[in-house]
Amino acid sequence: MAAPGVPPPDIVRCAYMELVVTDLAASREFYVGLLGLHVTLEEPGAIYLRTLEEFIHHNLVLREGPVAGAAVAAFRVRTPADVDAAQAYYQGLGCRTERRRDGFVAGIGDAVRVEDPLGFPLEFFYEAAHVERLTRRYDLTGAGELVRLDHVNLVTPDVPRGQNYLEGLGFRVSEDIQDSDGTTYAVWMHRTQTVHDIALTGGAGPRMHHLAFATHEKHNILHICDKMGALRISDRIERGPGRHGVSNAFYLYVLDPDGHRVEIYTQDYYTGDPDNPVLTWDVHDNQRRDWWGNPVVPSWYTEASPVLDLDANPRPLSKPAGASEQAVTVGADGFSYTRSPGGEGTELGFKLGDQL
Ligand code: XXG
Ligand code: FE2
Repeated sequence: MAAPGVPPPDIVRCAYMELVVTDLAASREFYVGLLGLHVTLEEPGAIYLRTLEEFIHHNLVLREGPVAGAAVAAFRVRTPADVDAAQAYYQGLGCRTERRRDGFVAGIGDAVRVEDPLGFPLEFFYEAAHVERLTRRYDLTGAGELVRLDHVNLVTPDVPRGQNYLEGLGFRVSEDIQDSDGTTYAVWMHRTQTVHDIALTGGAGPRMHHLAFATHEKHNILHICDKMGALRISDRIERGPGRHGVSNAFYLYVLDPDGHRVEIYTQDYYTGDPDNPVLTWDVHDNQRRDWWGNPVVPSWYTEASPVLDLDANPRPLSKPAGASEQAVTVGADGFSYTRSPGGEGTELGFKLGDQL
C-alpha cells in the first residue's frame, strides 16, 4: 500500500511516545522513581522524559487524562521538507492529517499528526529542541539505566496488510513469524540499523502492545527486576527476564500503573546492509519468543493499550478474520514442542559439536 505517485517521507527513527495516564503522580513514580528516566520538563498535567543518551527534548510524554491510552507514536524525519512529504503521503492514502505548528508539544517544532491506514495515531517531525545528552553524567547514571527509546509494537488484525503499508513507507522486515501456509502472525521492521523500530503483532486492533527502552547491558535489566522485588512490586513484572528468539535481545516486560506495557530490551544485532537476510520463525517453534523456551503468559497476547484518535477518543477495535498466534500457541509455548515431528521448525537448530 503506497500513495500512488507520492514519495514517502524519509523516516529516521521512532523518537517519542505520548501516553495518556490517569494518575500523573503514580506514573511519575513508575517512570522516574523506578525506571530512572530523566525529567526534561514538568508542566501542569504533563511530564516530558528522556533517556540517558537522548539529545532531543524527550522520548516519552506522560499526559494526564480521563482514559488511559496511547496518544501518539512520533517518528523523526530527515529534513523539514519530510514533514510536508509525510502529510502529502498520508493525504494520498486518504488518511486524516493535522498540521501541528511549533509549540503544540513542548520541545517539538512543525509536525504532522495522522490517523494511519491501520488506525494508529502517528506523528512526523524534524524540528526539536536540543537538550543535554547525559551520556557522561555518571553522577546521574543508575544501575538499571535506560539509554534509548528502541521501538514501538502495535497490534493490528491484519499483519500482512500492515507490513505492506509499512514497506511502502520505507520500513524493511528483519524477522517475522509465519505458519507453514505462509500466514504471517507478527513482523519486525526497521529504518535504523537494528532489528526494529516498529513491530506488528496480530490481534484485535488498533492497540499499542508496548514501547521499548534499551539498556546497555543485561545486568541493567536484572537490576530493574531486583529493584522491583525490593519495592514489593514484582506483580508489575509481566514477562521475563529472558532472551528473545526473535531479535536475540535480552528482555523484560513491566506494566505501568495504567497497564501500559513497557519492554526493557538490550543487545539485538546490526541490520544495516541492503541484503540483510530476513529470519522467519515457525509459529510452532517454542523458542521463537523466548530462546530458553519459557512460556509466554497469556496476558502478553491478550492485553494492550487502547489508542486514541486525533480528538483523543479511543479507537474502536476490529478482530482478526483468521487464526491468531494466541489461538495457535497459548499454552503451547514452553515445556512442550509443538513444531512438526522431525523438523527443527527453524533454520536455527544446532547440535553440540556442530562446526561451521
Ligand atoms: O521486541 C521484541 C518483541 O516484539 O517485544 C517480542 C522482540 C522479540 C519479541 S518475541 O517475543 O517474539 O521474541
Ligand atoms: Fe518489543
